Amino acid sequence: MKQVYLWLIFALCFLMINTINIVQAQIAQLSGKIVFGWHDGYLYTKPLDTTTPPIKLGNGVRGDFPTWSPDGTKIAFDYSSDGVYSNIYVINSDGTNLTQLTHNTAISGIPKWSPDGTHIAFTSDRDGNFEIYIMNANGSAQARLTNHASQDRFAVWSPNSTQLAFISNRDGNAEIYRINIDGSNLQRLTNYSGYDGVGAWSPSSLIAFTSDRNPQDIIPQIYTMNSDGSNVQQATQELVEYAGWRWLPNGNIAFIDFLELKQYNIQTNAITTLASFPNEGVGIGTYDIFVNPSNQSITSLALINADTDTSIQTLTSGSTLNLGTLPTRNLNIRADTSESPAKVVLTLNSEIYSEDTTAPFMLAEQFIHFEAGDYTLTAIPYDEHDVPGVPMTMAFGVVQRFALNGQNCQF
Ligand SMILES: [Ca+2]
Ligand SMILES: [Ca+2]
Repeated sequence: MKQVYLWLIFALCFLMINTINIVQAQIAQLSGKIVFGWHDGYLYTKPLDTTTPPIKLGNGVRGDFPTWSPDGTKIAFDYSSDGVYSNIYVINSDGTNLTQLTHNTAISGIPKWSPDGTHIAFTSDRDGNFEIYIMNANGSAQARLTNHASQDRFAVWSPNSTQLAFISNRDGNAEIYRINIDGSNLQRLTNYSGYDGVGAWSPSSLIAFTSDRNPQDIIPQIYTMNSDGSNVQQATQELVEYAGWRWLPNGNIAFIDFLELKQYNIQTNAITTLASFPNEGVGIGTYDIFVNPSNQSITSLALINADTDTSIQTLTSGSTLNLGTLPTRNLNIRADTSESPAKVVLTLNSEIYSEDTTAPFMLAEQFIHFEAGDYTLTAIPYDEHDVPGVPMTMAFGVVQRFALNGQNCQF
């Protein structure tokens, strides 16, 4: 089955070599770049567009399984100089400052840079069989997290950089497990007799993975589950190849399908092409995607008199609003922005309250009647590619006090 699958891929790749030039490439919806290890053994980078050709990293650096640092300035990857053992290296994205991080006569590979930039997780058999390891991003403090006679591989990071999900066959077949980066709290997340392989852990704590659990699918498809393994949902129906996947800031899943970068919309199930890839040969690479953060930011949050559409005051963190002394109960909050975001999402006490697509960006369409209590307001700007910018969060209290016969009365 596996052989048939691989031959199918190679055959289709041959077909695509002749057709890739006439594939109707769509405009990239995101700004960023891709690094990939190609079949010729070299690392390449390429902007997230349909026209700019890939260039060899550093005029010819050999490697595989590249991973971006979260700020996009560096790339970690593995490389085998002898075809037997491999080690992990890091290089600046402009091809300078190549540095070797591991120095073992063993296989150390598949590095994954933590979202906070401080650590790199990887797989190694330096202690006898494949285990999950982490190290500081400069290669120091290399530590083994798993210790089991079976194969433990392919770690991916939780969004808060405190946990890893990985694949192990310790219970008889490939399942997904979760572990804290101090080695504690090992938990099994999947329980299915077939293949389950981890893909990416989203900022909203969904884990995307592949599985062949649906007998109608001839190859594994993408599924999602909560980070505790609950609520498993099948995401895709007909993928042929999916490498280098990553959750995008817009909440969708990006992945490589043959020679194209595609986006799976988790809400609509639509799959769209973001960029096409080199057409110079046949092969399946290893990829990582970097998306440029948005320049948008929230500069201030203003309390608005909804009767007059005028500003009462700028909200400051920890402030208390007294309904007894404000000029009106009909209030609103306006998010002021640095640029012109496509929308601002306003969240009140962790619930999305509004998504405003036109300035001024208001919490309520007309007004809001605050009750006495504690509130946390977050405003997140998004650019035209649905990439979030720098949010602002403000905690404030609302009270209702009236001066009555010289006494303060609170309701
Ligand atoms: Ca092991
Ligand atoms: Ca399984």
